[in-house]
Amino acid sequence: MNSVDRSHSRGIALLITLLILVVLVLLVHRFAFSTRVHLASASIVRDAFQAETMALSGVEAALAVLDRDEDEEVDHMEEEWATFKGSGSLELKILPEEAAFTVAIEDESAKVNLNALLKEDGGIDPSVEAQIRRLLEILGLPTDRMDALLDWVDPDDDRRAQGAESSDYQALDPPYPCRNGPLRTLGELELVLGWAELLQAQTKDGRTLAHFLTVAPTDGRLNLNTASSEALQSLDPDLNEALAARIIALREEAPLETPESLLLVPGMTQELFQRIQTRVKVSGGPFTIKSTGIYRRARIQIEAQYERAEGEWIPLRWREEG
Ligand SMILES: [Ca+2]
Ligand SMILES: [Ca+2]
Repeated sequence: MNSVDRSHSRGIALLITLLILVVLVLLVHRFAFSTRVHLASASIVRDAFQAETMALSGVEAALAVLDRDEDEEVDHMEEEWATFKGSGSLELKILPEEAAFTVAIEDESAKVNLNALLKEDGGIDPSVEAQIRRLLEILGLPTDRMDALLDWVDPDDDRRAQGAESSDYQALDPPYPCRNGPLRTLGELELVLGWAELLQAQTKDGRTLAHFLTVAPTDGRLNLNTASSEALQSLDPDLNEALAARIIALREEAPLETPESLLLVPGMTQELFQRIQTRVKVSGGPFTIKSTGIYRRARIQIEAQYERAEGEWIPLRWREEG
């Protein structure tokens, strides 16, 4: 073999070695990249799992707090359940490895029950209809969508003047049937003609209509010790903002022990009390636990509703989002 041949084959060997190196480098790079992708997705799954564990801990902690409520006859805003916030605050900066849960417990009897509209015979209860109209007015919202709500829950298919029944909803894209029965969730209100817009609207202090409404199986009576000023005012045209403020001032001094305690409120007349006494009470329930679990950047929200029954807490509803 002459020197030209030798250097030629050395050149080929060098080229092959280089090619192998390039392939190896590419392989290693690709492997490292896919490993990084797998590690990253594994950490997202791990963070979500940890956040869910925290949210579940929040529900358990809230149930323990509710369980410590000794007075079932009176439920008010100074009780532990009403002030319980959980292990952390969403406003606090969450440290990289910090896990936390924030909890709020809401009394559904503090809200106006939409399903109280339906009487047992399928008719509409005019006092509840008037109450919901008043609530909308107090919140500065239009009342012209009431007909659509009444048509949504009433069993028949006769359209009211400003209402909507199955034929109207079937004409939508996509079509869906009218419920013609009680609402199953508050979110279902979005399906009722014109109500999605009402649900988006905010009050002066940034609250939405959903804050004042419930479809939980309450008995329809408002808890005087937890209801908002707006919910109290919705009870009767004569129960104005000033009177609602005096009810709240009285219950802040000491929780109301019976509906009759209302008669101690300056400005509360016998006539007004008689009109509203069967629609108010001083105990609460069901209670909704809103728990948010946080781990690193992952957040999982659980909404769980419980009813108190002879010292036990019976689950009614469970919703998880993340
Ligand atoms: Ca209590
Ligand atoms: Ca109907």
